[in-house]
Amino acid sequence: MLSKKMEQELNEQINKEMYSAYLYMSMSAHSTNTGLPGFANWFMVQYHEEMEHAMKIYDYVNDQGGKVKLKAIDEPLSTFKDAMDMFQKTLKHEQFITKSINELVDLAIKEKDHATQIFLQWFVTEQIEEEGNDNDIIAKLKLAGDKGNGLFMIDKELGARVYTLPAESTE
Ligand code: OFO
Repeated sequence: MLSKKMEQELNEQINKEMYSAYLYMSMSAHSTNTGLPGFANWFMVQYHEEMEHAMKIYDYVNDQGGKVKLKAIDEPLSTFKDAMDMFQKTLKHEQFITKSINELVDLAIKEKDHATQIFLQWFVTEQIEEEGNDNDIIAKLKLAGDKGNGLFMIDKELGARVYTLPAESTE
């Protein structure tokens, strides 16, 4: 069973994950629009992953007998300076999400809500991977440059990312 406060904060997190999906969908559209199909693919895979995160929390709130309450999703940015700008904004956003997950864990500990603590561990681990991926791509963009041949090579690499639907998905 969830406390009212925990239910409210998990609903907020659903909204943040949906916003993440929306932001990366917008970056995917911008990438397509600026001739970067590999980046467009990478961000579209990220969009699907974020929807999966939102659905995980949605299912958890329901499983715990809580009430899911969906809120309006903010309009994401739609123009970006270049590929580096997109990934710097992505990293910054993921750092914000990591902070938000950590605050949820803090609340679960404070409330002695062991089920939610265990549930959130998956997200704690996932955020390490999310920030790591962004840092790697930023490093590559710095090394290879974010224009010309270097950008072309990175675009090709990001085009190979594939989204795998989780077995238990309800999407
Ligand atoms: Fe859901 O991890 Fe990104 O935002």
